[in-house]
Amino acid sequence: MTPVTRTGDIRIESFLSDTDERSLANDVLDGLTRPFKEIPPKHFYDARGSELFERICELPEYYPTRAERAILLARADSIVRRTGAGELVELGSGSAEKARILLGAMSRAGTLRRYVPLDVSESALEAAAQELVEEFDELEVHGVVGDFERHLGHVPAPDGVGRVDGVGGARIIALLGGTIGNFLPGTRRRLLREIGRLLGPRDRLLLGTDLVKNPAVIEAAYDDAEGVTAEFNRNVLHVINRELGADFSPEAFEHIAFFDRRHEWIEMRLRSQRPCTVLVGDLGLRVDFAAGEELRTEISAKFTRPRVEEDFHAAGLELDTWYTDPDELFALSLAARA
Ligand code: SAH
Ligand code: AVI
Repeated sequence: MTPVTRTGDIRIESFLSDTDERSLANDVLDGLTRPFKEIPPKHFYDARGSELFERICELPEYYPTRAERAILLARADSIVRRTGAGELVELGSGSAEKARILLGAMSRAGTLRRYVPLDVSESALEAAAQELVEEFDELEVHGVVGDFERHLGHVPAPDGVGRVDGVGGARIIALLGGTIGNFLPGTRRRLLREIGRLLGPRDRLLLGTDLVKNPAVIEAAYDDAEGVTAEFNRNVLHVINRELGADFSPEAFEHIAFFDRRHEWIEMRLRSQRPCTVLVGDLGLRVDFAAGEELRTEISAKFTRPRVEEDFHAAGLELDTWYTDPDELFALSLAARA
């Protein structure tokens, strides 16, 4: 049975069970037994990882959040006017700071009805839902605790469909923050295609993408002077220790971030500073690391407009409007089903 909690205007459904939570066990078994070790980035986001990500967003070096926020502040009213949307579905919603700007524009336009955040981080989702219903009287929140690679089918049907006045029928489905860049190109296009299947004729995808720029600027954003990103990176080892009874010594792993010019993405890795053997108790798994061996924990792809358009085309979508900030650091695309 799906656990559902309901208080006032908030309903939250959880599709992550204790046993398959974030499919961490499968990813650890697959990712740590390969010649090139890798763990997907969704496992950063337990409560501590979500808090560290919030701190990253405030760092002077981490420009994407400020740039995307600036675009939203300048364009939210026109995005809402253009779509007529009264419902926002946000995939990987986190603290919902950016949703607040779009919901504010829907409220000003008189269309605001419902916010549907979907995130693997239950703590971040609950806190955001509570804050938003306090801020917007007319708002209903239907939260989905789940993995957008597996649980898109649990996004509720559009609210207001079938109403005679048609109000609130159109939705914006948002994937912000550059999260799409955290997927390898094939998975990225598959995910875009699956998101596209949720779009009705009046719905629009709102996609945030970080743009290609001077690699030094990008590398600084992923290797800040205060070391918050390094802690965020090592947090995945704390998650594996706690959830799977492993014995990683996170401090023995060095944070690495470098821009790969050929692929135009930044990679984060954890480099073992000495040879070590890690036991993953719950899996009965022994993993050897040589001195200097690296574990890839994230890629974060940087885009150009033609690359976004190619990805949309491959996923059965088409670009409707392209918005950037004055320094062209980041872009927001509004897209429809082709
Ligand atoms: N959209 C916010 C947060 C970005 S951080 C912003 O722009 O600031 C990425 C968010 O996506 C985190 O909250 C993380 O918990 C969530 N996330 C990452 N992978 C996910 C997945 N596979 N399914 C659902 N949520 C995911
Ligand atoms: C969530 N995601 C888009 C962030 C990014 O920039 O790729 C995660 C992050 N990793 C390091 N800093 C922030």
